[in-house]
Amino acid sequence: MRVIAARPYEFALEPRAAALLIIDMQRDFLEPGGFGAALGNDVSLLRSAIAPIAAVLTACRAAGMLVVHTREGHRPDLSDLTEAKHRRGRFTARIGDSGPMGRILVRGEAGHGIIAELSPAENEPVIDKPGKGAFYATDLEAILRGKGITQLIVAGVTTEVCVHTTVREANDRGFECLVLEDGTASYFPKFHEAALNMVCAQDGIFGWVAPAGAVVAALQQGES
Ligand code: TIU
Repeated sequence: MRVIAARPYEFALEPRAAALLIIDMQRDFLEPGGFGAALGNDVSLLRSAIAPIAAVLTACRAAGMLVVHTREGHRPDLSDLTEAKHRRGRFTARIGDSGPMGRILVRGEAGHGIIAELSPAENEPVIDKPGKGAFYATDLEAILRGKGITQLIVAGVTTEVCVHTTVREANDRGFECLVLEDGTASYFPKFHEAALNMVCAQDGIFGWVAPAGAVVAALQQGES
C-alpha cells in the first residue's frame, strides 16, 4: 500500500488493484484545427496537463500498474453519433466535417489520435468511446473488472466534461477515484477548479484530488 497526500485526506493506493486512466489526450482537443477549436476554445489551455500526466505515466509503468487510454470519437459513417450531439452548437465545423487534421472527431483520422507525448504502449488498452463518459457504450468496465481493478487514478481532458462524467460513472460502479489536479485541464480555468472541488468536497463525495508529484512520490516510496 502507498499513501498519497491528497484532498480531502490521504489516499491509500494499492498499485496491484489500481489503474491509471488517461482521458482523451487527443490532438482533436489539444491542437488547432480539431474539435476543441471548432467549439470556439483556446486549445493551448490544455497543454499544462501534458507534463504532469507524463510523469505519472512513467511512474505507473515502472510500478507495473495497468494504464488505460481513452479517445472520444465516432465511426466514419457516424452511425454511433447521436443526432443531438451532431446538431448541437452554432459553429461552422461539425463532427465528421473535414479539417486540417482530417475529419473532426472521427476514428482513424489524425486528429483523433493521442498526442505523441503520451503515446500508448502496445500492451495498454485504448478505449474508443462515443460519449463523454468512458463507461458509456464501451468495454472499459469489463476490462477493469477482469484485471481486479478497484482504484483509478484519473487524468486527461477536459476536467468538467469527460473527466468528470467518467469519475461520476466510476464512482457509482464502486471504483475509488483519485483525480490529478495538474494532470487534468479545461478550456475554462474556473470550471477546472470548481470541478476538482466538486470531486473532493463533502469529505470526498466522488473521490480524491492530488497533484502528480504526490502520486509519483508515493509510487517511488517502498511498500509500507
Ligand atoms: N468540450 C469539452 O470540454 N470536452 C469534450 O467535448 N470532450 C472531452 O472532455 N473529452
